[in-house]
Amino acid sequence: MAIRLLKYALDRHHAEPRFFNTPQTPGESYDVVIIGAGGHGLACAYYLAQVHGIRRIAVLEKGYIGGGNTGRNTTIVRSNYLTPEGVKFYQRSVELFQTLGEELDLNLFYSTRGHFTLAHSEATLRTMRWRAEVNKHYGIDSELVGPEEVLRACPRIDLSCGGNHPIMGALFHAPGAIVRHDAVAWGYARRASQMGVEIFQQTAATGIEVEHGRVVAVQTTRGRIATGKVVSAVAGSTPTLLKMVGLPSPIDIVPLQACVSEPMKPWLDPIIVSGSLHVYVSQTARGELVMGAAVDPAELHSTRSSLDFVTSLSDQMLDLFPFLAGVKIVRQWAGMADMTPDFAPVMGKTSVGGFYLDAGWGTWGFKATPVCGETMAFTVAHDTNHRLIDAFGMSRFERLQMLGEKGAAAVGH
Ligand code: PYC
Repeated sequence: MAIRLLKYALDRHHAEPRFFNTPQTPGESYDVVIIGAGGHGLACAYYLAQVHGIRRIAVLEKGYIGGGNTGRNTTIVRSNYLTPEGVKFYQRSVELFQTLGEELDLNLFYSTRGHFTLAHSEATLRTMRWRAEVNKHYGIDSELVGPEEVLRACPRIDLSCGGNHPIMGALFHAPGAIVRHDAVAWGYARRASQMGVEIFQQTAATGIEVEHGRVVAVQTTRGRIATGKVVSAVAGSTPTLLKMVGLPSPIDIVPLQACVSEPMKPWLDPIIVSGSLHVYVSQTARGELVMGAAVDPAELHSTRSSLDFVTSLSDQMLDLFPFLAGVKIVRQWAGMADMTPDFAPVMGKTSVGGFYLDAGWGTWGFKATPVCGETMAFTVAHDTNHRLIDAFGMSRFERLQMLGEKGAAAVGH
């Protein structure tokens, strides 16, 4: 058996079941080069091919598909944002997510759970009331509820939080959901590839050539690719790509850590978030608790996770759910979050012709995957910002027109 396995591993010609075709080497030119084969880059490729008929596309990935923040987040989908721009944008994302499994012909385990953001103070309740009113104005199912409704949906919660931070109410968002993150990336990759998109893993962009203010080529670890359109869809490396085209970066990079517990019998149906306690948790179909906390306090370009993170997260979790004492944490990791000054993304056209940006996703990028794909594809195909991303342009920082989305962050900062 061991010899057979070894022979199979060493055989360069074995018939490997392929999820999608990967050409051996990139071609000399493409209509569009997308840098980053996470959910955003792949979704952009898919909608470019599917909706706009643009299929000569190369997607470059320095690591592996979905190995960046797509595979490192806690899979929460919601649209209960604070600014009208954010609410409309994420609402479209939720709509797209709801039928995405059928569209991509892949079970994404999309599971609508209801999403509670807990309030432990009058001040937080006030922000939530504000958020609920903005949400309702735009037709989003979002309301302020009392502690008894939190308890009804989650009977194992300790409403007093160990007597330390009693729960005074919550923002409840019924459409809040979780979805298999890697399946989203792989589903987009497979459908894009079936339409002719070429995806190159282990292929890093090392430079972007700009002539007379326009992009003309991308240099990669596997050669030069001529193109008139480049999409930057990377998290953690956006400042590096901006530097390649000579643009300033409004982004700081901070690690966001997460972990999962050993599997347990189902006990937690909704998604529970407490920005004040720095904790959010959901339970997967496999029974694991997926948990996260605040971002790390300083800029750091690293995906390592720390003991400090699990100990402080466990402290907060035990305030909310004391019966979890003794449950084991089995994996932990970090992603790199691109933070903008106003906690809203930076998207669309830039002052460099043919260079398009999909960045600044901070701690909420995964939930935007489908809408980013749809709006970026439109923007690239028409060289005009899609109306849903018009407010997210980089020039807002020069005009000091911040969007102020911090109040809707589920994560402490
Ligand atoms: O914005 O919903 C969110 C979120 C949850 C975990 C990280 N971000």
